[in-house]
Amino acid sequence: MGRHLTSRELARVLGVSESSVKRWVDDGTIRATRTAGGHRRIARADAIRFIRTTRAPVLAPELLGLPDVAATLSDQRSSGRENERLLDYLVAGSSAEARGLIQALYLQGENVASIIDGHVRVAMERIGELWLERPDGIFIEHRATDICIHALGQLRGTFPSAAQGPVALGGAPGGDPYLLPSLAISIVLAEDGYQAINLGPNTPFDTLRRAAEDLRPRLVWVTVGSLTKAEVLEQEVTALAAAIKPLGSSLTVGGRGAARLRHSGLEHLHLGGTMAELSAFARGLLRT
Ligand code: B12
Repeated sequence: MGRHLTSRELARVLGVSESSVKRWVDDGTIRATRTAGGHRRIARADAIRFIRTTRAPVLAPELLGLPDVAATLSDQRSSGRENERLLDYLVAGSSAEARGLIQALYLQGENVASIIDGHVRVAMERIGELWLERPDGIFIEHRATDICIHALGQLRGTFPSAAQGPVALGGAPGGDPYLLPSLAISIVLAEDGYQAINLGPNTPFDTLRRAAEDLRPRLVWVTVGSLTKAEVLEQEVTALAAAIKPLGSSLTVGGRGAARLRHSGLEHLHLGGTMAELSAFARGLLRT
């Protein structure tokens, strides 16, 4: 599908008349451009913004380029059950439904940070306990990670890239295999207006430093999933903080394994526990 919708298409998405859409465009409620012939054209991102702010129901998600939403549309409004639904889909390997649910949550107005803190993390925590209970637990865990990667990648595609935004880059340290946290951070920061460069798991601190020297980011993130020795982690983080300070970059460190740095007295870094905290910090930096 193209990146723009006609008034008629958006009317079908929303289940309203074409004249309503035209009226909303004309009074500025929906952003749109005009073709040479004077026809209204609504960018997909603007249609999604309108749906998110008005909490409008979505009747034809395929016209928005989100066919997977249809898989979960029937009961997407059953509030309070989404955590369990994501867990059910991940355990069953229902990839399209999991992707659709995450898209649906976003269309209903949830921001990326809250989808990850409140849905993905919660479901993955439960999945992390399955290996104790059932022989296929580890296979389910690997598959669930893959499904989440696809879902988050698709979510990333629903809002425009901030080509002019400040750069942020980061990853998980050498030896740390966790894919989801760094990917999640890059999408949260992209939503906040950063050009986010995810160097992914297993990225040595030295590589992060070199990337920072090259790209002079406003923000560097480190997500620590593995339980590295506290002294080693502290040393590496201190060295990175010192190296990027002259570049004008801020450092944020978080994740399960970062909790042990809390009392280290390290300066110039922000120790956060959630994507919501990360997002608040990153948005604060944009204002300074
Ligand atoms: C998937 C998974 C794996 C996969 C990873 C696949 C991959 N390539 O990504 C694999 C199979 C490789 C794996 C391996 C292991 N795992 Co594992 N794994 C998990 C699981 C189920 C999900 C992790 C995940 O991706 N979560 C989703 C992300 C988005 O959430 P999150 O990591 O919690 O991050 C949140 C916050 O921490 C925060 N955050 C994260 N980073 C940052 C950064 C900043 C700057 C900020 C502000 C915030 C922030 O925001 C996120 C969202 O809220 C967890 C379960 C759990 N309870 O976490 C176990 C878990 C972490 N694993 C565990 C274990 C034991 C292991 C192994 C030792 C198993 C083994 N015997 O081999 C190995 C160790 C690997 C290593 N080298 O460290 C244990 C750890 C126990 C402990 N003592 O901490 C857990 C908790 C499972 C359990 N309940 O027993 N694992």
